[in-house]
Amino acid sequence: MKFIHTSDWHLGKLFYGEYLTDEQAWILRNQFLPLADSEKPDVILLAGDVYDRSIPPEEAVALFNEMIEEIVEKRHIPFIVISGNHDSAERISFASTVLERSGLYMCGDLTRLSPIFLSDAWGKVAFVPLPYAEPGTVRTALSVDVHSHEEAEKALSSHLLKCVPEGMRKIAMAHEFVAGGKESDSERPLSVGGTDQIHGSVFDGYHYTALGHLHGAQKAGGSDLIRYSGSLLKYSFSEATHKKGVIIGEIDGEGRVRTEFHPLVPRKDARIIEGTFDELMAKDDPAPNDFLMAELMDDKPVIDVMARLRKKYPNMMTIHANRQLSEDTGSRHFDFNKRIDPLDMFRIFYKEMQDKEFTDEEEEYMQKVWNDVRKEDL
Ligand SMILES: [Mn+2]
Repeated sequence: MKFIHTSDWHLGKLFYGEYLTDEQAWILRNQFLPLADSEKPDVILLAGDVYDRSIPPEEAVALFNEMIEEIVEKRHIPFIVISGNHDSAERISFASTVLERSGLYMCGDLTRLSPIFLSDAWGKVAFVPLPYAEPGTVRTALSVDVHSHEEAEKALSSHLLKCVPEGMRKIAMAHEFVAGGKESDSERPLSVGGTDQIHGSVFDGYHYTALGHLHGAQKAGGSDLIRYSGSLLKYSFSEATHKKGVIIGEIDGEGRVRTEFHPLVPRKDARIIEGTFDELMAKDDPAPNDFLMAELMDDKPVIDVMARLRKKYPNMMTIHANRQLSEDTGSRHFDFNKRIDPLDMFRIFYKEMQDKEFTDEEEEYMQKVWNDVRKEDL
């Protein structure tokens, strides 16, 4: 049985104030669906964070609806979705008992969970959905005494495995932070205080575990068979060097799983470019429409730098200036308790910014400006 494992779509994500929905639609329509057409998987697994927030924008809901129609209705591929920490479990599992008759399995609410059985030439494979849940939620739903994420995940897994016959091939889907994993800036921590990490051994016994949560594609718990597919797009500049994509896996009759990472190439990449303002403006950039962060190397301030960079790079999202304001890294020399002549204050500011004193000509000019301003005040 062949599967595509994907996760962390974060539909409706805001990236430096811009909705990424158009880019998400582009990559899903032009990269993801064609891949489903060529690979013809028997099932698609989406391991949480369908949306970026619990109440997603309408465009994000419309895009997910389109994907459901493309996958389940047009291509007749069963689609199993679990909720992640960014999703609302309750909203994700809306109408789930009705939808599963069509091959769409929306798993969020713990009280309605059960394994999903799909068949191939060798018999059945059990897919065990473990949506993201706080330990307290698991405690209430299953009436078990669990306090950590690890205890909760174990309890949920063994609760569902009661319905899976001994010896059957089984694949888990989970949205967790498996210890040892590499984080990036676009993941929201699963818990504040306490530990949100679980040990990979929680998934012992599964033939494969399709993970979501960490946005970089990686294996987890030291096992080739516990994997993060990574997010659909780069959702922070800390992911600038990531390769995004999906995992194509195949489980044979013995339960052996073979996996392969398949990259998905976005229409606009997210990159960091480095140089002085003049260098960046002169640079022959192959894709100036990409989402960019500039590491600005100028040692002097550049006036109106964002607007000027955006003329060449319309999707310049943020600028990081490497400039140091003075040797003692930006501290000011004003003593606010002391009455300082405003002109002196400007002299200090000028020195901080330009690292030099007024010229005689500038001194004279500023004296005149200041005197004029005072005259107007009187
Ligand atoms: Mn995520």
